[in-house]
Amino acid sequence: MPPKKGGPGGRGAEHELRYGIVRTVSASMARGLTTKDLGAPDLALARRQQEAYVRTLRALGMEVTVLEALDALPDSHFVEDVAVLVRGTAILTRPAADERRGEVALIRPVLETRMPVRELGGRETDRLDGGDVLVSGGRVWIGIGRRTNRRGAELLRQRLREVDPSLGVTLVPFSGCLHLKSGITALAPGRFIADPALRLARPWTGGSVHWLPPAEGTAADVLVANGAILVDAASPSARRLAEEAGGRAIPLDLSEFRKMDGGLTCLSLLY
Ligand code: CIR
Repeated sequence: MPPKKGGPGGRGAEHELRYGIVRTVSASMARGLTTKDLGAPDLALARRQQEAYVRTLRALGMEVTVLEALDALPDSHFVEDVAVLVRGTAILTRPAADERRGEVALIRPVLETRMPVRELGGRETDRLDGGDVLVSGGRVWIGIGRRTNRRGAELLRQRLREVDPSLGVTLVPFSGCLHLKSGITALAPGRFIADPALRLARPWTGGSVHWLPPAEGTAADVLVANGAILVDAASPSARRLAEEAGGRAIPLDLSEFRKMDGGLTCLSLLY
């Protein structure tokens, strides 16, 4: 079991990631939520794609724990949505989709053996999905969109201030994508990759934004880890942008997760 203490920072920060938590793809994944019309996912192929993802994280030096599948919860392998890890602390979320609420209680004991765990607080109607939280270079952007609402975002800002008052936190109203990180992630601090489908209520203030061609827009969810940038193998542009940002681009097949609105960051909690 890894030590109780987590490293500083969060995903997208420049510190070394040492641990990963992944949950085996649910046997009922085809019954999960989706906005896409790409057909039913192939469970066996999804599990192979997830195995390649885990192998990649391990090759990058992380000790990865693969939790048992929760077959009654079809989206439970998208572990990113149930907790926000920052500065060695976990903040449990309150996912917007009622179908996904049961996932939080099942990740809690896993996180409690590893780091301090905090509640989001607030009311039942205050909602937050981890996929709406982008951490990079000591800053945090919290998307307010289809899933996370304003109260949920404000509660997370309060919790983050308690964890580290020096973290800069920006609330980002947006539309056009399911989660903020479906639409924009950081290739490096101050350098972002985005889906042109993303509609921001205000111009992005964190640095330069590199827009993907529309046909490759869903590849905006890249995962930066230990000097490498994991990118969707279906997007040559994401690969090129990752290389231009100075990272070693590692393409991974994600076809089955894409059918269910999933991407690279959704599949793990890293610290
Ligand atoms: C959902 O709709 O909640 C899942 N089918 C996909 C969640 C993807 N998670 C993420 O982007 N962080």
